[in-house]
Amino acid sequence: MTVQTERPEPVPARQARTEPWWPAAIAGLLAAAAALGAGELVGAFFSPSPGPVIGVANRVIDNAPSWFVELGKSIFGLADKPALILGTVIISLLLGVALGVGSRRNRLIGAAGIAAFGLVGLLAIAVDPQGSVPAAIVAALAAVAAGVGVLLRLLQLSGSESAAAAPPTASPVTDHPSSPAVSRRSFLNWAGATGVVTAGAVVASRSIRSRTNVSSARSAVNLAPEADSRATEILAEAAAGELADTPGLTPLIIANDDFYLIDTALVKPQVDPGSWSMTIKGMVDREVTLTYEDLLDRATTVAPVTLSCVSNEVGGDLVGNAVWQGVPLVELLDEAGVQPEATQIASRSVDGWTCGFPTEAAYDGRTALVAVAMNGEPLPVAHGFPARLVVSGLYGYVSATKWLSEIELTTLEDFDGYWIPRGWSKDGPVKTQSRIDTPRRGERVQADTPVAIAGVAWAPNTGIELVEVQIDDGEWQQADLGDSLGADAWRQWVLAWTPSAGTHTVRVRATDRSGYTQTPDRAAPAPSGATGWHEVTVEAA
Ligand SMILES: Nc1nc2c(c(=O)[nH]1)N[C@H]1C(S)=C(S)[C@@H](COP(=O)(O)O)O[C@H]1N2
Ligand SMILES: [Mo]
Repeated sequence: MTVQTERPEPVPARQARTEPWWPAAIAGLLAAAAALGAGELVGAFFSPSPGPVIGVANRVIDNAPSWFVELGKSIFGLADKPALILGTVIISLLLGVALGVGSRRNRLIGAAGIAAFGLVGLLAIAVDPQGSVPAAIVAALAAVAAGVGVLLRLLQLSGSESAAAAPPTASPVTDHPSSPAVSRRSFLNWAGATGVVTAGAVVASRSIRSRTNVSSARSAVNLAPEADSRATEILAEAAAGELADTPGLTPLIIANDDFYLIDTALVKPQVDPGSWSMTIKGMVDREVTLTYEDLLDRATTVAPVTLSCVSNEVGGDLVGNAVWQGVPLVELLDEAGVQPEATQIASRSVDGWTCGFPTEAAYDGRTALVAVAMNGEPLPVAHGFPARLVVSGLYGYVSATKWLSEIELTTLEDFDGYWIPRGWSKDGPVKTQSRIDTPRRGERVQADTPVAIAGVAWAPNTGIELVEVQIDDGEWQQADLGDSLGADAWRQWVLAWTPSAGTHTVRVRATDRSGYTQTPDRAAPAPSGATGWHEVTVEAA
């Protein structure tokens, strides 16, 4: 029986059904790749509307259950976003493989599958907060056309002659136009060309998107001059402050490039300040819309505020102190006229992220700004250019909307921000915390030689009263506090120590101006922020 299959006779059309699956799999893989490439290329012309890959990945971020997000973070850590993008691409390619294999018997399976694929991309882009319907339609059509075209062509070439199954070394004599070897060669040529063109399309789409980069618009911004000089003064004072030269101690003000970054954005929104505006709406007497120019003129308040993330572990670095320049939130709220029933201030970003906090927080006298500048510069793109919220004493996830697009007055019952249904607490007051920056965990220090134990402590909106350090099981000792930039900003602290030889445990606790001393009870960040004392073990020799 095997003799029959080895005989090089013309293969009847029927026998296409027994062709090996793998040329069809390659055809499907490349068809999916071509579809993505074409969709990305065409979609790029509609930037900042996302292409199909980011569009679909954004829908995952919007809709994935929190266990999925946590799983992603625990596997991929800080690379969870690249992993999501890569995962989206890989799953698309695998679906392509399945479609290719399924198309051996019936081409309609492949064509319909790719059309369905296109529809998913279309919907994902169309519902994206930064997406547009025309972008969605055009990108999806391009993707489907490229995908179906590549699939049919490659299947045809791999098709009834079982091209790729031909013997690897065909003799020159049999190498005529209708021979399997020629067919296999054109299959490989087409496959290679598809791969190259697709890669080119992806590269081109990236370069087209980079044209919508807003860095030049950002560097042309003029901040309100007096406030800007005030910010510059504060920065200079901080840089020359008492503890500025303590080795290993976090600076009093964190430079923009070093400031921690947390957000759900797969691609940081590039917002053109010329066409941007923000609206205050909902339970207000009159809707207020502000352009970037409006905000710049009115952004005359300068305030050092420590921003922190609810996910920050005890001793972690998802916290930072910066000088913010902006418009007091209450000023804008009063212009809109907040109705008495409006118990929540919700806000939304251009990319659809949301959060909310009690209206009271804006009116209790704390620092709450619509900020346009950070450390004397227009907000960096990654930190929310052109405008963001900064509310002292509230974690970022309930208050600090970057790439702000609207503020909506509502009730606490009627709206939950992005992280609330994902299991985080509705209220997000920042917990009083302190951290040891130096010596570092496991560091070796010289015995019988003075060394500085130093770090930062924060209780934004309340202020730090006292920082104490305990070495091994000794008495709590009062640390010296560095310069104060006000109650909203963290304090640096230092304690001189001459260690004896051996292993030592150093721990810190802060007391804020409400009289509260940090609890030693360890709590995880979820759902409302970590608690416990930071401690490090050091070796003196
Ligand atoms: N648009 C948008 N704003 C956002 C977020 C986000 O995911 N999207 N994350 C918030 C969270 S959880 C934190 S802790 C702060 C972090 O601000 P930073 O990246 O400037 O440090 O931004 C807040 N603002
Ligand atoms: Mo956060």
